[in-house]
Formats: sequence, structure tokens, C-alpha cells
Amino acid sequence: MSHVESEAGTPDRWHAQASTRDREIVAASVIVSCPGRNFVTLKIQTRGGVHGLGDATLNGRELAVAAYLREHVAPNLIGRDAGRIEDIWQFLYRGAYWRRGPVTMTAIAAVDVALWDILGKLAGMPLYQLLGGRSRDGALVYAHANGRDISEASDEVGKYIEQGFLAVRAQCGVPGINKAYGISTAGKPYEPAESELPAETVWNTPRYLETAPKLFERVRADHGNQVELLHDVHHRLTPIEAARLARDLEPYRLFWLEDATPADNQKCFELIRQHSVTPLAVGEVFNSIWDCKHLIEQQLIDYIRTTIVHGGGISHIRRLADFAALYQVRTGFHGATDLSPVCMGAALHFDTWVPNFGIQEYMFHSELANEVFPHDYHFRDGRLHVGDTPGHGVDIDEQLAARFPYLPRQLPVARLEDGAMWDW
Ligand code: KDG
Ligand code: MG
Repeated sequence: MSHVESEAGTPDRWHAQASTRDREIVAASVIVSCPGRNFVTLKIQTRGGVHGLGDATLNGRELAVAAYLREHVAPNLIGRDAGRIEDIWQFLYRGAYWRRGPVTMTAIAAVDVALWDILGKLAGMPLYQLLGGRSRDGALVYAHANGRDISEASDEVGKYIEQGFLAVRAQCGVPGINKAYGISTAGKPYEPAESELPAETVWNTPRYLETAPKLFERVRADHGNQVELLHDVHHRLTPIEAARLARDLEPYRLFWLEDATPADNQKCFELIRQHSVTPLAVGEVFNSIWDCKHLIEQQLIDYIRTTIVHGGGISHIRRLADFAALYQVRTGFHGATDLSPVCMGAALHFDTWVPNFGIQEYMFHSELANEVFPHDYHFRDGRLHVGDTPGHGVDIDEQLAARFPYLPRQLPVARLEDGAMWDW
């Protein structure tokens, strides 16, 4: 029952107790725009004139989340007390019969982050302060280096080291594979969702397994042992292949090997662990603590990548991080360009606070995206630093956003050389 209905005649005891007039939610609007790429943003407004923003972008499925928010979530928010963040989270998660899943959890995350943003503004405090204050001065970040071949990728790693990065992810083209994951086309920054319908890519595991160790051998030879190196397999290997790669990469001391095999069956990671001490990261496609419970409890991973926008917001990711801390698993949040600056702002406040922080992914947003979403975080000496603006410190220029309408875009798919579908 919405507050509007209860005002109209059916007194709602719980609402009446909790609402203060100024904190009452009077509007929840969904802004879909494409400043270079699609972003979905939820804006919640209170009667007192304070607004909060939440990112609701799910790459290639943007309109599904926008519709879920507009049709099923926003009408439930009107009239509620914006200060009841936990209760609203529980209402949207526990109160819903159809729970979990990326669309639902992204929508809940958008609401949750917008409410934490409002709380920060009402308290006059940056978000990290509300969470418990600083644990560190800045969040260690990693950049994305990629090249059509090993030599180009290694040169790219060098460019990021020159810019002050202390950690770099390296990906390179694989001979015989037309479009390897993570490689940009024609000098443009890497962006996977390039076409209206999914592009078809062809995958070859033996060639990849031959190339990846050579890439890291070369990068270590060119740039030494100081820089932290990361690599993303993007779910392409079976568990035993992943175990072999993790073992082959041991001499190059990776910071992490990411998504080495799909984690739908969490026990699969046991096989990798039995064979290698290369640290493992997983979870950018997860949306709940239940997706990684076994991985964490059994200490099958070292870093959890599930981030705020796809994992139910700050309220749920905080629980996940606390649970992970019990097993010395650290955070390594997803931070690709398909997560808007609103998510990045919230994630950085979280990173600034969370005790078991590991690293934060940082792909640069375009100039245009940065203009549409003015923010106060900045890069210095290998780390991202948040400012002290109340809330998460990211806003939206709605007039500018309106000039860039939604463009249909989907992520690619992968097939094996015999035409069978594979994991992308
Ligand atoms: O939307 C999908 C991208 O965010 C993903 O492909 C990027 O794997 C990715 C990463 O590690 O950033
Ligand atoms: Mg990834």
C-alpha cells in the first residue's frame, strides 16, 4: 500500500510513525540517456527538496531495468520516508515474491544508492563518513591495457605506468581469433556493446592458453616486478583449463586472474584451487551474497567483484563485504565504463571505508559522460580519491542528458569454431 493511498483514507500505522514531512519521497524518475553509451539513472526527490541519484545501468538490458523501476518500484516509493533505507530495501527484496536476478537487484541498488545519497545530503556528510569513516586515503585502482598483439599490449602497460598507475590489467589479441575479449577496435577505447544485435565472435581455447602466459612473460620482462598485473579470462575456460592457466601464470605473480571459469556451479573453483596459488577474482555478474556464499566460505577466491549497482546497493554489498572479511576475501569492484559515474562515486566511498578493500577497477568514462555526470572524485598517484561533498558526490545534468537519447546496443556472443555457443 502506498502512502498516497494511506493519506487518502486508510491510515498506515507504520508509515505514520516513520515519516517526517521533509523526508517524504515525492518523486522517483528514471532517466535513460546515451552520452557515448547508455546509462540508466534513478532520481529520487523528497518533499524537502533534496534529491538522490542511483545508477541502474545493466549493459545491453537497460530498458528492462528502466521498466522494472518505472512500473513496479517507483509507485511503491511515493510517500515513504527516504530515511528508512533498510526497510525500503527489505520491502523491495524480502517483500517481493520474485526476488534476486540482475534486473531486480540493479533496480533495488539504484533505490538504495539514491537513498544513501539523500541521507548524506541531509546529514551534510560524505557517504564514506556515514559508513564509518575513512580506512584509507585513496582507493588503489587498476587500468585496462590492451593490444592487438603481445608487443602492443606491453607498450600499453608501459603507458599506464608512466601515468602513475600501480596496477594494470593486460589483455591481448590471440592469433586466429577474430575478436578476442577486451581488445579495442581502430584505436577507440574498448567497448563491448558495439552493435544493435549481438556481434558473433569465435573462440579457440588452445590458442588462447598458448598466448596468455607469453603475454605476461613479456610484460614482466619489459616492466619489471613492481607493477601489479591483472588478467580477465571472461568465463571462457572449463575448470581444468582454468587450473592449467592459473598454474602457467604463477611465475608472473598476478594480482589476480579474473572469471577463469563460469561460477554458476561454485564448486568448480575447487579444481582451480587444488592446482594453483594464483589469486582468483570473480563476481562481476553476481547480484547476491548467495551467488558467492560457497566460494567465500570455502576460500576458493581471493577477491569478490560484485559491485554496488548490480548487487542490491550499498546495503547488500556491505553485508557481502563483511561476510567476505571473515574469510580474508577482499573487495575488487567491477568498474567498467558501463557502470555510470554514479556507481563509481558510490563504489569509491565504499572503497574508502571498507576494511577488507583490495582494489577498484577504473576504466575512464568519456569526456561527455563526465560532463553529464559531474563528480568530485579524482585520480592521483595510482589511486582514486573521493571529495567531501555530502552524499556520493555525483550529480546529473538532466538537460545535457536529454540531448543523447537511448541507442539499442547489446553485448557480443561467442561461438566455438564448429559453431556451438560458448560463454562470452
Ligand atoms: O558489461 C560487461 C562488461 O562490464 C564486462 O565485459 C567488463 O569483464 C569486464 C571487466 O572486467 O571490466
Ligand atoms: Mg571482468
